Amino acid sequence: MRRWQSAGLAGLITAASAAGFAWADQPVDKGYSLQAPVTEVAKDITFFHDAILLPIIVVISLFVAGLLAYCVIRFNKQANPVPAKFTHNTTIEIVWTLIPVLILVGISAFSFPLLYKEDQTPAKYDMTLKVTGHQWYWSYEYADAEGVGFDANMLPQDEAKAAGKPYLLGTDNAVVVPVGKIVRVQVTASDVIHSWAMPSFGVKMDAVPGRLNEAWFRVEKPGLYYGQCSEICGVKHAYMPIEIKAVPQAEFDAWIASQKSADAGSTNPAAAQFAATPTSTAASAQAN
Ligand SMILES: [Cu+2]
Repeated sequence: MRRWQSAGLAGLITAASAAGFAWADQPVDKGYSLQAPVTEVAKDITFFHDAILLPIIVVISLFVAGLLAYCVIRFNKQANPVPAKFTHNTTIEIVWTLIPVLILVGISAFSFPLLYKEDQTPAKYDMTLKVTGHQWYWSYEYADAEGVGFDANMLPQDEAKAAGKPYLLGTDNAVVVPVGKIVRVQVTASDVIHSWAMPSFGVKMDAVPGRLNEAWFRVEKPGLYYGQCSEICGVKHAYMPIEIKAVPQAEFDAWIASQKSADAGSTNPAAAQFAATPTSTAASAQAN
């Protein structure tokens, strides 16, 4: 465990010195819209929200508010002292049933394809990242690189400041992924339900104990991305952020190699947690 933490600190210093990162996305003060999308799915989600849902919601809200204002002005006691006594109007009842149905069908023409796109990992994915939620941190395993894995804990305020990372979002070990590659994410939890959410990627997947959920992403832009646990999981729910560093493939390969050599001969804590007797690397590798 110690080894992992110190390896993380070293990485953190490297990250801080290489702070000239072209791109980073995270929540901002007074922000009210979606974070900038960096995957195709997130772009589709943003389009769906901004170009489809928002205009429909605005038109409906204006229409209902106008109708309400009209009724208040036209049919108040002074303007309309003798109210009409009728109760039903077949035409208007058909209209106010049919129009909402048509609106929902129109929305579904966009939402269903998007839902399937999010759900279906492309058959040819490039790597698998296994994510496990714990109270209150995340652990990661690189399924294609034996023994590579780590815990990611939130940085305390002073360490986050020193590392130039946003407090409450920065972690000691960033998850490194290659840009332009399809990453299959397997999500589970060891204790209670968590949710692994990365707004810029358009990914939010529940982490359920005893269940392996799947999500995927392909990051189009190198950078640092931040997310948070998005399922209330206990008292420190707000303190288990997710930090992802998307880098070119060559840099990713070098990072994997450095992780392997740093870990040579020691037990990988993330992999070991599923092993019955986590006494050696071999035992944990076998259990996986
Ligand atoms: Cu959680």
